[in-house]
Amino acid sequence: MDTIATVTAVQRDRYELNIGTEILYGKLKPAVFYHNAEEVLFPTVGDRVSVMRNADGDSMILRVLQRKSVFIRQNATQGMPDQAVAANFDFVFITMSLNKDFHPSKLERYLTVSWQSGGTPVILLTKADLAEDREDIPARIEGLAPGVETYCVSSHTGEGFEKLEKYFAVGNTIVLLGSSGVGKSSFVNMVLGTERMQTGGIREADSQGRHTTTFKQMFDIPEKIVLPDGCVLRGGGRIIDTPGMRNLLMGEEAGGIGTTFEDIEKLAAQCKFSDCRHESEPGCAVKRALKDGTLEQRHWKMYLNLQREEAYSKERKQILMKKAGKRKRR
Ligand SMILES: Nc1nc2c(ncn2[C@@H]2O[C@H](COP(=O)(O)OP(=O)(O)OP(=O)(O)O)[C@@H](O)[C@H]2O)c(=O)[nH]1
Ligand SMILES: [Mg+2]
Ligand SMILES: [Zn+2]
Repeated sequence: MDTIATVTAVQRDRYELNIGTEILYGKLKPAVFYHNAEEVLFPTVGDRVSVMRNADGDSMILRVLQRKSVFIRQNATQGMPDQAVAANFDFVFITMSLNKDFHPSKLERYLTVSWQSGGTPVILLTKADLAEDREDIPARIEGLAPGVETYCVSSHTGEGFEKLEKYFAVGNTIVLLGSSGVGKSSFVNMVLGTERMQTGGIREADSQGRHTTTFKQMFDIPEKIVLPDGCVLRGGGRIIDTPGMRNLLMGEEAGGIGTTFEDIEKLAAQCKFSDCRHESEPGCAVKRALKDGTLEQRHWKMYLNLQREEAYSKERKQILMKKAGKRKRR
């Protein structure tokens, strides 16, 4: 008989599985997951899977249950199926450090993939204790991500954590996303109240992170979160730490770009021609706004970039599907 488990960690080809009462280890059933390029079916952290228990060894993962949200990353090996990064989360904490240069385009990219993932984005600005005269960043975010909740925290002092209590509640799963070195694992450690994740330094020369976290892992948040100042928050939910990563793929889900770039879509609706390509057509509201400065060049370029990526992503998926179909028929 099979059992339903939640994947809490993936280390190479071995999966840590929580069945509520105990932790099991599982492996994939050979061949079953390999022919499904139309959907990324390799299980990942957060996935619910059905497993066949094996009394004297690793259990067998039979299948992945329907996901309510997922992040997908392009496989570094060409021709191999893309990889699911995390699944079934409710909130995506887009993590950026207040003491490094703030990159609006990076934020726009994260916002778009977050809206597409099926989770709700929340912006987490870390290292508040190091930030001097960076007060303008929250204001700039307000303009870039209207309606997205933004918080400043310090995982060294505990500052700002009390405002996040509602996200830590039972039934919620948070996934942290952001570049290496921004403080994702430090945040997780503060929430868990122990140094469960190793944290690393930043290379001084280029202020790049060191990729301290190398695999993703899900943790149960304790029922009581005790902050350094003695303040106690209610927890009970779950949190997923991930390695800092690039090449997150644009999803299929429509609406991600439209939500992040609502201002541009509204402008485009005012163009004289409904099929305006915003190139040289007369009566183009986008061109007008770019000219008079009400639409920022950088913001517009990012919109075009992400649209191109989305189209590419769809095309790529179709190619992979065709390939998988051929393999299956052999
Ligand atoms: N001053 C200060 N330093 C912090 C804070 N949060 C993290 N750091 C430091 O920033 C460095 C990187 O933190 P990590 O938590 O390892 O960063 P990460 O995002 O998990 O990085 P990867 O695992 O490489 O993706 C460490 O030296 C931390 O001590 C903070 O709130 N304040
Ligand atoms: Mg880390
Ligand atoms: Zn136009």
